[in-house]
Amino acid sequence: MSTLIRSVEVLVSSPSRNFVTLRITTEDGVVGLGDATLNGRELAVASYLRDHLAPLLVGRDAHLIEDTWQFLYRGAYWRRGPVTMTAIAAVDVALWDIKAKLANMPLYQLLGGASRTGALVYAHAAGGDIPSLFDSVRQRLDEGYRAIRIQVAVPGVAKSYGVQAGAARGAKYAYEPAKRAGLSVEEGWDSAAYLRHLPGVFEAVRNEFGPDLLLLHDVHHRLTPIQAARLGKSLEPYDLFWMEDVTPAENQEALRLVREHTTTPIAIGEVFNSVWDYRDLVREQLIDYVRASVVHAGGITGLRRIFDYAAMYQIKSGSHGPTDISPVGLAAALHLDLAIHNFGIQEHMAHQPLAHEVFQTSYTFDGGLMHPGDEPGLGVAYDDEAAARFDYEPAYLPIARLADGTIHDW
Ligand code: CS2
Ligand code: MG
Repeated sequence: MSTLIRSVEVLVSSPSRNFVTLRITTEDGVVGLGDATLNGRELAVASYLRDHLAPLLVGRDAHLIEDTWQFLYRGAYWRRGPVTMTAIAAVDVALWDIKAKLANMPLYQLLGGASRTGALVYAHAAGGDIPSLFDSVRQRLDEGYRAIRIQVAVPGVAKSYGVQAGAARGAKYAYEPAKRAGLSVEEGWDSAAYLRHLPGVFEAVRNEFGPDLLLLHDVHHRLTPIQAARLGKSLEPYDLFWMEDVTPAENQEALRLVREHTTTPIAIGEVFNSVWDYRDLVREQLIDYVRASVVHAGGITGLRRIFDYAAMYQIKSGSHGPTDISPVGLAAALHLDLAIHNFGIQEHMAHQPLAHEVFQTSYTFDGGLMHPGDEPGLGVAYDDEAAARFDYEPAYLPIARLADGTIHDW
């Protein structure tokens, strides 16, 4: 029996949006999948994998997960960065998929077995105004979600983050920030208007839906530390599960100032890609949730390092799971969510039906919890024939500008 790697294929397809998938096959024909999707920069990772990693992997033993991770991380000399870490993640997840298939077990068993019956997930709700926001929340409650992220349009700002532009009242929420276009769409931003508006929105939501519903909010890196501190304070009466990415992520010290002023829990990290990005945040207990993804933080191996480090300080996981994480990436996250002790919550933005024509999944949703299923490996299969129908189309994330034209953090 040979577990040597025979082929490494980079599969790019666009069933409703772009996905990059890595497929590693052993000499004996065991197949592992990894998600290598980096939203708006997909082909950079595809090239990194195809041109630089694939030649290094063919002939290696697929069982050597940790050694391969270190080989690709240390062996590149150039460390970290989203392109590199997404590529390493795809290899890592594909190798875990293979190992679990060889063991004839669902991946979560190899990660230590289930620590819970399912992973609590949060869905998105949004609206241009309060009535449409309430409709959106009700839809999510009807679907069975127990935790809901709330985003609203900001008065005077055209096209706010997280709100589906032009959606009719009652339309199913299908916000997708990456737009298929040759250039980035331009959105607006006004922090002062946002800070004035948001507390009233949360007050209305709490009054309408009561104290038990878990409420989250994404600030999407837009505030200065003192603005973020003020936001956290003003939201305290509405008991948020977390406020996410309140300041741009590069400056870990910014969170110290926020922390000094508010008890609203803080989650951060969807653009982080290594445990080093969390070093001070965790050690100084400046956050409550580490919110990176399997796909962008070095795979199961990379993210588990982050979660284990966070566990020492009672900080929980909050896996990033938007639609740009493919079904392969979501499945990998769910296996990890089920196994780790310090699980907090998993984001769930359901994929469009077209995506499921390419990716056949075995994860399930029931009563607000998701489960990765009990197929050997990740439990995801890739349909090449279906994928061939959906060619890659360039797509970009938006940018944000202030009223005077200055580029702001999107
Ligand atoms: C967001 C994402 O899901 C989230 O929390 O911040 O929609 C994010 O904008 C995209 O993943 C960017 O690719
Ligand atoms: Mg976010």
